[in-house]
Amino acid sequence: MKKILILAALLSASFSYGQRTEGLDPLIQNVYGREIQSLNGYWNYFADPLETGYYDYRRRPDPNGFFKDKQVDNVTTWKEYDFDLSPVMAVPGDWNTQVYQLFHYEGMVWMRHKFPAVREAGKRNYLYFGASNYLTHVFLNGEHVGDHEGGYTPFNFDVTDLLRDGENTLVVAVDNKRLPERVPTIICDWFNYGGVTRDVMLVSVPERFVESYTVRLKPGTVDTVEAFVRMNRKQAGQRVGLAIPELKIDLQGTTDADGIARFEKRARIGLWSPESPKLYAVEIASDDDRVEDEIGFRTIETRGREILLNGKPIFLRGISIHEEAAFRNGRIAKVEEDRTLLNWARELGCNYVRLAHYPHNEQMVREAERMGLLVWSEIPVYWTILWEREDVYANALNQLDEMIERDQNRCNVIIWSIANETPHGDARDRFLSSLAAYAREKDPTRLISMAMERNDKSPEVLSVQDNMNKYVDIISLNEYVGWYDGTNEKIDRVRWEIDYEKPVMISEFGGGAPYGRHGEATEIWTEEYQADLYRKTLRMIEERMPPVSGISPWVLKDFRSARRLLPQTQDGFNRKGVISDRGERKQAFYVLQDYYKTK
Ligand code: GCB
Repeated sequence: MKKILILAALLSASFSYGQRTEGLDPLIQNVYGREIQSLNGYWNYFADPLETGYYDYRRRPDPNGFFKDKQVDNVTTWKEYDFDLSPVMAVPGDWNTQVYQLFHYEGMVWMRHKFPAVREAGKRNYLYFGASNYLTHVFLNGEHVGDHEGGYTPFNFDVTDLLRDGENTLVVAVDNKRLPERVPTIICDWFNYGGVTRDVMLVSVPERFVESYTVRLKPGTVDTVEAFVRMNRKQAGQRVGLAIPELKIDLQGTTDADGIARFEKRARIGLWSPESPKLYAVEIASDDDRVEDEIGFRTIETRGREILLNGKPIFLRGISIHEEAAFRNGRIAKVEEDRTLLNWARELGCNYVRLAHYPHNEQMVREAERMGLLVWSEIPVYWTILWEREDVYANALNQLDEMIERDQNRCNVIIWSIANETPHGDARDRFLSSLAAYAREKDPTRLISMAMERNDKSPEVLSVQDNMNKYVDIISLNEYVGWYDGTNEKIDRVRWEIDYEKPVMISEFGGGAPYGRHGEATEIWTEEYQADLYRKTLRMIEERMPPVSGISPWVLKDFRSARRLLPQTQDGFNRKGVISDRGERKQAFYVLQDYYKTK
């Protein structure tokens, strides 16, 4: 018996090796504002479905795995992989749309990139990944640097001691298997793009540097800037400066024992809004370091059933967006692809975008901020997560933390969403209410929401009734009357009762139609049906719902999803876009655009 227990312990130890987030250093705020060397480019790769390069034949982590990038020096050296002879793919980029044979591949892929570096005395070097889906093992010059779990948030490692003067070899093993215990879990309605999907860079900072900062309006005021600057060294007495020249702010401070300096100053501040997306140049400096950013100031709060931006009620004219490039339909790899989607949202008349169902790339949020688009940002706690498991919670919490950490200075982000369409139950409530509490404590300046499901009072009295109502600031719901629930005529028959004295938003509604499919408005899958669904739903919102503070119909653009199998209609795409995957506007686009002109 004892033997069996030991064996079980050994087995679980070996299986769990490296399957957790490990070796990470605190995220560097605003990496794009630092001294960086891009490591993007064409990386050698090969797929390893049996994880031969990671585990030995007893499934023990192999200390001489493929990360050693063993060089064959004579004809007697044994090895069964060779990065030099392997093809290349672009980083950032998903492997599914770059390599035809890997279109549906879900598993481990090894990638190697060689780059030159110069070690400088007095500098620290960090390896930064904007995101990599899903589990990433990172190795530099043959040594294990760390691992990261989660496909949509950034992570970085201090590699100063491993970096070499001259050529360096970076090897990553990325694994995008779907597993029940992952976040998101096995079933979801978007494409599981694998790979190093966002920018990779080497960040060079002084030994003592500005690790992170928060610059915002002091809660409860519109005329006071408050800032917290955190140095990497947790030491008192380090000098830090904060300057916002346009506001005539130029302050000096010193850190406390936690390495944090605090600032507060009154000023005549022009507030950021969709109509006037004013950003101020901000400079933060320590004795050895200096970082610049562009930061805006606004307030966001709720009052009864209203959402107030800068103290005034606002209707959020939104659209939901997946981070998938238009026209080529792969994971977004450049800022121009972010802009295409955001410009379409503006053309619709939006002042707000729901970035579903995971944190989008940092440039997407920054571009939205410059354009005056408010943002809902979400973690992929989607559908049926394993609520009972502590490691699953820890993973979701880490993704939430990384999302907030990265975008804490983006004033356009007004909502942190902690989940989408989750099944009711005690375990879920514990899981989600703890996430909500964490988000609130980490960031008391934004609203918390989650996309809830309908829970009707009767067949014709629709409602949302969810225990989580207590923990969120906004009651958001996804509703599909006319699509998954009856046909469009039902939309005209129902009314709504929502009993919570909180703002209500419709985070999704919609229906599918391939662009160019025409027919009667009663014929499903036609543009006419989709447009009719929009017309009727918008009328229902105006006439038969309690006041709604915003909507983000599903969805801006048709997107790939392995769940969407209907030949000649879906062909692997969710067709609920108001714009097709090739950029054609469907009739529903114009219905929504007309509605937004009235709001
Ligand atoms: C939903 C989900 C979204 C799906 C959509 C659909 O409720 O939140 O991820 O893609 O419905 O098209 O079914």
